[in-house]
Amino acid sequence: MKKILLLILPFLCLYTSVKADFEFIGEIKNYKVFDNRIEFKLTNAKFNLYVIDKNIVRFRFTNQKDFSLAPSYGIIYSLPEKSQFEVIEQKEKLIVKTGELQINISKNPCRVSIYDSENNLINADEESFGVAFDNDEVRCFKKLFNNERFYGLGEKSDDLLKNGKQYTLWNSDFPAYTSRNDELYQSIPFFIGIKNYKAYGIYFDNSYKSYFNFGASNNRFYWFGAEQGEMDYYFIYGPDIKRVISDYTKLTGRIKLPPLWALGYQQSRYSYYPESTVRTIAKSFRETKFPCDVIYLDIHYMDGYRVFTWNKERFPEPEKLLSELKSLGFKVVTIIDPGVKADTNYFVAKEGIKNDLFAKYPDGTYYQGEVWPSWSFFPDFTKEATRIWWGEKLRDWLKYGVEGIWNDMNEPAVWGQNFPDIVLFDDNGYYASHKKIHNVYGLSMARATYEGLRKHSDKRHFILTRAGFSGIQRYAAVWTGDNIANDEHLYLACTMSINMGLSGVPFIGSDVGGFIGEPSDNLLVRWYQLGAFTPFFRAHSSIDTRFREPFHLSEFVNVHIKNAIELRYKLLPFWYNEFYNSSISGLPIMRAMFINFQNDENCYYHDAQYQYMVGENLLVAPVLNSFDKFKKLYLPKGKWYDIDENKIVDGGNWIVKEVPINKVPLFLKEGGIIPLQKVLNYVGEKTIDSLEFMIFPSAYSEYNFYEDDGITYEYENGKFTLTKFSVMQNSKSIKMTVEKIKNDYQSSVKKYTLTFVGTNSPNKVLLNGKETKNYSYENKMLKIITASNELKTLELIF
Ligand code: MIG
Repeated sequence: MKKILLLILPFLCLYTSVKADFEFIGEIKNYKVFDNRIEFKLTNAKFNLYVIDKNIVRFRFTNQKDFSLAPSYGIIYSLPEKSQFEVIEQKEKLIVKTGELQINISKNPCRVSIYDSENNLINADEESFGVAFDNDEVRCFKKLFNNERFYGLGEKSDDLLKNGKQYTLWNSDFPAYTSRNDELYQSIPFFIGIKNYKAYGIYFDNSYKSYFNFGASNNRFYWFGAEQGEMDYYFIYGPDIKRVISDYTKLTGRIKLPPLWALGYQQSRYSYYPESTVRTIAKSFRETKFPCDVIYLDIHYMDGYRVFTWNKERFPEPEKLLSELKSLGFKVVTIIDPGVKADTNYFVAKEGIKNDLFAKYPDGTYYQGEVWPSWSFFPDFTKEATRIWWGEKLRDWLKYGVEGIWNDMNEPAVWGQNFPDIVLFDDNGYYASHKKIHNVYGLSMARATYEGLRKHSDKRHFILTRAGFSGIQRYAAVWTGDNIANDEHLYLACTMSINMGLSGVPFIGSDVGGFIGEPSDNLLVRWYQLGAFTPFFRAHSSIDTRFREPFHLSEFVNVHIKNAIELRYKLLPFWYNEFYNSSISGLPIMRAMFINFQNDENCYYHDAQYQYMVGENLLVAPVLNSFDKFKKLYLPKGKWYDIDENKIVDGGNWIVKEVPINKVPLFLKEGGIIPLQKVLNYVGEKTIDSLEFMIFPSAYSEYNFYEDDGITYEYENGKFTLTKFSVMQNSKSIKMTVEKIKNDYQSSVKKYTLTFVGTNSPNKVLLNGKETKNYSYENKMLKIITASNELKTLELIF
């Protein structure tokens, strides 16, 4: 036997080397320059290079006859018709200059290398491989530099650093995933490469199952590719990480401002029913004064899991219930799954069939998959008519008083089985199989939901989704799915949320407490403390867990949880401001340390992923397990105000802080300003007539404070107010100026308390140029109360 093998082996090898599976693109045969692009004909492919901006270039390859005409799911930015670039032809290569980048394209073989304006090589195709095809499969091989770091890919449950690993993007319903599992609910084919502290990003605009290999088991290249579709990627140069993320979201979209109440604490459980339970929960929150804004209705409110119906026994009078809840200040979010029960007497199924809105097999029959309602049709959200129809269903649904929509099972999940690849979707008129649509099904459902609610209501509504793709941030908040009530998942809740932010999805959070299993008291407290400092703050737990609403817990747990929630409400103006900032910059709200401190090596260390920045100036270092009594954390260079201990510390070091169960280390960076309000039981309970600003002066800093109604989309018509605080400090004085740079919303705030931290007692205080004695200096804090509309300048003289 061995002998025979030895004999055939050389032939086998010969055979594989002759019939190599991968085909490379070959050489440039000819090219033509257009206003915004260059079109190349290559031996084995077509290649279009689009200059989108000085620092953004799109590379698009296909081995098919032509490029696809179907619109992108991720990209919403329209290509400029004319762009600035220069093409220089040399013997061996073409040089494209964008004003900021120089792209060299060698002719034979066709390979791309990209240089910055100082002629540093930023990114290059692997010389031998470059772009390759293996039948339908597409790949791009890039040179791997040994000092390059990779980040991104959205919802991944491992460390932030992605080097040395391979990932698959395929939306998957994966309850009780661990840090070693790869395919989760969201697919975000965007990553950032950082070399010598300079960053670029690559967005691979392909919705098929895709792969990213950052030098796993080889030291020569990294690669990304997909099972089918085009090798179509956008290269975005920074070198600032912030610019990379901001430009990535210029292409794929940014968050809209959510209703202000959606930043409050949200309470969920699988499931609250019947209606008497919902009432009791709501009343208990108010009686026990745990602030809460939202109650969720999970699948049991429906009639046999039929979407857009109520179970008549459990919820006989939904309008009445919801209006009672409303008067208690609660907003109700209902779950809506995509599967429509295949019951021909059910109105949603009937309408869908009548108007041909469900996904079909190639023989024209409707696909049925098994999920909650048993056999179900799947609305084809890639079809415009379906999206419009779904929007109308939501319009009718809102009439019950529902304020938010929660999309679950939209991977799409069919009891953990495989949705058949052969099923067809409209693909906006271009028709595609499930292979292409799978990863964008959740995105398309979220789009239908967002557009429907937007069209039929002037109010902002809250939308939450489990599945998504690049661009999901345009439509919905995301939570990290079915996690577990254990220490590992508390770490994950932090790192996964940071990772989503790095990947363009700022409105993110985890099931506080852990969905599956029972958290210990300590774990629960620590989870609330993290949750209060994540953009989306919701507790949720599975059907077989004990009731875990804060007032059901022991007093030991209670106090700390209440503190965490109250702190969230005090900081609501601060959070809202960060949401506003993110809506215009696309930057994450909860940020990896290295985003803000790009040149600080410490911020890339493994342990630095267990702390983060909220916006520019607030450092949060939560305890991420149930047992630690100390937290090791890193303070970047500069001065920091330790909020809890009311003292100034010098950064540039890793420090260890004692963290009894009531503590979350919080540090304000010098120059930082934080607006605070009083605690509310829910948003809208009382008019906010006063605010406090905590100010830690530096040589110079600015803070723009945003206000609007928090309810409607009027801010898009300019109905908002921006107040600019500028603070300057020198050895003798601190000077602050306050000006309205936009003033088209009438704020209810009448009074400001200005709290200066880290300053001595002043000799003199001048308010709008006039000396005042109306201030206090206690506990190393200077406090001045002023009428908000009178404040123009403030001078502290030492
Ligand atoms: O098959 O609706 O991730 O949050 O409570 C489980 C019931 C379906 C999964 C979601 C979870 C939700 C649950 N759902």
